Amino acid sequence: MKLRRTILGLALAATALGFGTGAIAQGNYKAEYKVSLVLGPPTPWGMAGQIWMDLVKERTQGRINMKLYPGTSLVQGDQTREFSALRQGVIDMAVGSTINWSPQIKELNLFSLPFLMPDYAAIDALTQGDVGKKIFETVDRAGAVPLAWGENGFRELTNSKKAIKTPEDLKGMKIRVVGSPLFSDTFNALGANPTQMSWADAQPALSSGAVDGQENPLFLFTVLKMHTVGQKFVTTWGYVADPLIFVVNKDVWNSWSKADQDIVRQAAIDAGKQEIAIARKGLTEADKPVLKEIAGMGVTVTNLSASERDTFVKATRPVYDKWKATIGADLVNAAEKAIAERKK
Ligand code: X2X
Repeated sequence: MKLRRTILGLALAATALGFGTGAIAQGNYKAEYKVSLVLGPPTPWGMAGQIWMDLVKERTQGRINMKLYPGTSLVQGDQTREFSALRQGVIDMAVGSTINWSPQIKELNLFSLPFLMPDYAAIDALTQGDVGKKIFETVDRAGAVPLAWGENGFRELTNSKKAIKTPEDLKGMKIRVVGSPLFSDTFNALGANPTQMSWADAQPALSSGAVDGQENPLFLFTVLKMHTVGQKFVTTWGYVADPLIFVVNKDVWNSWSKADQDIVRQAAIDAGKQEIAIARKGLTEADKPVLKEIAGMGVTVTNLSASERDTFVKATRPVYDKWKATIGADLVNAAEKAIAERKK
C-alpha cells in the first residue's frame, strides 16, 4: 500500500515537472521499426531505405529507429506477399516496387503496361502529377500510408543465348519474370517462355542455367556482375519501369505524434529524390556510362532502333489493351494524357 502510494506520488511529481506527456507518447513507440526491401544497399533501392532511415534517426533524435530487412526476409523472400504483411503489421515500413504490390492493388499494374513510358520524363509525369496522387489514394484505401516515390528503374532484357533484336529472337527462350500475370502475358505475347519466380529464386536459376534470361534495371546487372552467371547479352528496350513507394503501416503511423509523422514523411520525400538521382546516374547522360561499363564486361549490348522497338510495341499491344481494362480505363487514359503532355 505504502509502496503504491510512493509510486503514484512519483508519477504525479514527474507529471508536474513536465515529464509526463513526452514519456507517455514515447512509451507507444517501438524500440525498432522493421523496414522491408527486396534489394539492400549498395543498390539504389537499398540506398532509398538507408537514406530514409538515417534522416529519420537524425531528425527524430533517435525516437524512431528503423532497421532494414533486405531480401524481403520478413516474408521469407516472397515479395508478392510484402504488401499484405505490411498491412497486417508483420512489416512496419517498406520501400516497395509497384510490381510486387500489384497483386493486392491492381492500379499499380499501370507502370508495367508494356511501352507506356517512353522515357524518364514520362515516369515523372505520372508519379509527380495527378496520376501519382490517385495511385496514393488507392494505396491508402488498400491499407497503408504512402509517403513518397522512389525508383527501381527501366527494366532491360538480359540473356545467355543471343542478341535480341526482334520478338522472333525471343522465341522459346526461358525468361524469369516477377510474380505478376501481366509480365507472363507480355512475354507470352512475344513468343518467349516466361516463368514466374521471386528474386531470391531467380539468382540460383540464372546461375544453374535453369532460365536463359531475366529483366531488371541495369544497376542490378553491374552490382551482381550478372555476366559471371552467363548473362552475356543485354537489350535496352525500356519496355517498363517500376517506381518505388515509401509506406508505413497504419497503426504504426497513428502511434506517432503529428510532428514525428511530418518528419518521417519529409524524410521519405528527401530520400526518394536523392535515390531517383542515384538510380538514373550513368543512364541519363548522353554517352550512358553504365552501358559502356557493361560492354566492358564482355557483354553484347543491343540498343534497338525506333523501328526495331516498334515491332515489340505492336506484338505486346493486345496485352496492353487487355490490362488497360483491368487497371481501369480512366486511370490509364489519364496516364496516357499526362505522358503526351509531359515536359521533356
Ligand atoms: O524481382 C525483381 O525483379 C525486382 C528485384 O526487380 C523486384 O523486386 C521487382
